[in-house]
Amino acid sequence: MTTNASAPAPFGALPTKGQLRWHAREVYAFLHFTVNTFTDREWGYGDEECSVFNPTAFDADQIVLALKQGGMKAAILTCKHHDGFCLWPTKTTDHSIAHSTWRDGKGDAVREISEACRRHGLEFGIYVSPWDRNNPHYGTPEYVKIYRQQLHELLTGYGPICEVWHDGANGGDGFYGGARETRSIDRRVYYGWPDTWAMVRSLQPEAVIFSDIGPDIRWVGNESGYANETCWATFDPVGEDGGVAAPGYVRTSESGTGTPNGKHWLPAECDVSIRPGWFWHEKENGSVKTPEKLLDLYYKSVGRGASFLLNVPPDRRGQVNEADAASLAAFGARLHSTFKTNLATHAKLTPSNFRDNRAEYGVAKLLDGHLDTFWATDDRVASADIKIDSVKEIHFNVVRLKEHVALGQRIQSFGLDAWVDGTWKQIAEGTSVGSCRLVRLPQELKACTLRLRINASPAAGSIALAEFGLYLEAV
Ligand code: FUL
Repeated sequence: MTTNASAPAPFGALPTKGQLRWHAREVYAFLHFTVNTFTDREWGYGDEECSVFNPTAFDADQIVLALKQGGMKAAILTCKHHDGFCLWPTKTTDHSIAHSTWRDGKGDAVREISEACRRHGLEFGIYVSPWDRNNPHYGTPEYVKIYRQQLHELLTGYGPICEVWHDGANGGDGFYGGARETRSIDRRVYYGWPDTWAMVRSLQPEAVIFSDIGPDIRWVGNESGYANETCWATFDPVGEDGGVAAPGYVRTSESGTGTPNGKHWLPAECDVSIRPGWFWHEKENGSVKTPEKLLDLYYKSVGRGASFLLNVPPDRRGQVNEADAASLAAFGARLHSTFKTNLATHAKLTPSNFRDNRAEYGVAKLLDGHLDTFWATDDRVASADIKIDSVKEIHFNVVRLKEHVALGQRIQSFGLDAWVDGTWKQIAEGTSVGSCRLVRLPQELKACTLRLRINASPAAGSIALAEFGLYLEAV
């Protein structure tokens, strides 16, 4: 029998290569920075003078290095927020950095941040608000062309882009070139998203596209930084009226859990700010989330198969504020020290079943640190367990499972038992797994004998688990 003939069949919706790369990214940053930083607002009206944008000591390296300390793998910059001010010298409007006094109008914040990201090994992504409260053409077909042109400039002028972020705040009141009125658009059709996304694909095929409904990454449905306890990478979005969904027009009550065994691979991204607001406000310097809170959100986002998009807004100097940098650094250090050593590596693993009894699908693959190798069961074996025996007691308080999602998401539930006083005692349990599932135990545990129980969807026909790990989070 050849290797291929023996591999488990793919199950259900599958991730693209770009989505697999995105899953591996796990934690990355948002940078909310624009005129609002200087006007102390969250949503600029669009009538701000360009001259208000004037960071006193802009330092892209300081910003990116602070993110790197926090373990961030990428940064997504608000190149244009709802107020319409462009942080790069766009040809599409005068409402940009080129008309500010910063660097005598010669500056380009998108260039400086993207280059600093590359210097320090982070990927770079762009947020470009579809809603534009400055542009006189907003609401007409002319504006949609302008929006695409803006994306075109960003997608062609700044090297590789890892993610393109479209928010769902669409239409409302604004300056609109002096009209000062309310403009509403039909969120389902106005932007012509399929054409815009086709352009993104052709210019940056490696980028993933985020919106309420993807097409690659979905919004999790809250701005608090967590996914639901059960969270599927598959999601079949439904419009507010039960019909076709669009960005800003989706039943978000279903976004946190996704659709079990749904038709589309559309994993969730959990966005949240390190501060109460998305932009920097002096009065919030004392309300920066603690490293403990950030860790809690990491477990509730990445640990539920989603990603953690943490906003760290630069201040009026154009730097990450000291309080935010300190919290990020402590969070990054905790993550690194917790996950650097898999304490199960030296244990002996004995599975109730492994595919064709071939080492290629054996349990050693669970401990090799590679997502493309995996333990698999025979067809029609959707429930199995693995006994874990260690000569030395394993001292741990975190459990990690990763499915081999290149072949789909299959696991519906799992449990971990410890052999205590002559009997099995359940110490952890969970539902969906997907790209990553983390369980934090309420207390540290020491055990020589454990048992992992897995139940996949019977329709999936087999189990394909890539990694199993036990860790000790120093508290
Ligand atoms: C929302 C915006 O309205 C907020 O200002 C922020 O940018 C958040 C990430 O997305 O749609």
